[in-house]
Amino acid sequence: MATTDNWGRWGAEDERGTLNLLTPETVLAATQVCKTGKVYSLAMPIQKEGAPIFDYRGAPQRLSLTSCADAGMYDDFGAPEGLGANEDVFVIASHSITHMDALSHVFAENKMYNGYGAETFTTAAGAQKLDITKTGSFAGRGVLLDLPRHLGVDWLEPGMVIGSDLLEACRAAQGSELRPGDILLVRTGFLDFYATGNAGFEQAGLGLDAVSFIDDHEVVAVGADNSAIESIPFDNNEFLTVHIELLVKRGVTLMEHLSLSQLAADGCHEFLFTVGALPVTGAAGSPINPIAIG
Ligand code: UVW
Repeated sequence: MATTDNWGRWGAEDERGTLNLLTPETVLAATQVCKTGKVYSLAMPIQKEGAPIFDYRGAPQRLSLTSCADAGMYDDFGAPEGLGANEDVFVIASHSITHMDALSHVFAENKMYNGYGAETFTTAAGAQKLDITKTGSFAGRGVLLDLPRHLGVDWLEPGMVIGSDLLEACRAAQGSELRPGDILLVRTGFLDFYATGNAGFEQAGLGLDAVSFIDDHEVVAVGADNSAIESIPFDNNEFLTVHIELLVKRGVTLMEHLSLSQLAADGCHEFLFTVGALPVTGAAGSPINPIAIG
């Protein structure tokens, strides 16, 4: 595997990758793009039904920890009859619903971003390097490329491999400027297709050719409404091939299962984007609730 310039670019100890390009100045500049002040949550609902998942990840679960059924539970606190508290326990795979990949999510040739060894992620402790707390929270200027709208369809054909030409044509047609340090969100329409109940295994997504678009525009993070950013089946039938290029070689943070339909419906292609991972020590990813402000 050929490494890229980004290994070592921010030092041998770096664990944040391209997020290093986001500075207080770029965040302040991003706040200037807001025009309507409308706040969009880009997260899917977290529930047992209706979420596209790979079987091994299982469905998210909300379990009741306490409720009014637990009569007497608060007696020790002196709680009178009719007073109590409802609480939950969440059981959720880090990479099931709307989520962010830590840079430790994928390894190739036994190496993760910046040359950290795959063995630094252990079963007992998780990520010793590049965990999701290193990705943490970030904000910047977000740009949505609405590919179904550009092509005049409801969603892209399942399995379609998106290349740089299509991204560039969509960008130009929208009149969207991409600036160095931007966060790129790509809408394929997959979640709308999924909602019809007809989606199968195949999904439209980025192919290897799209990586040059991300390089050329110096994009720091990529989000999409599909399950893996990249197409399924993977481009050239190579497992996680775009993850290897973006996450492993370049340290570009990835976010999947973003709910982009409302932004698209409003024609909101430029916005302030903010997101924070759950600060789970050792985690390879996290559920997220990304926010766009138009
Ligand atoms: C895969 O690993 C296939 O996808 P994600 O990065 O969304 O977890």
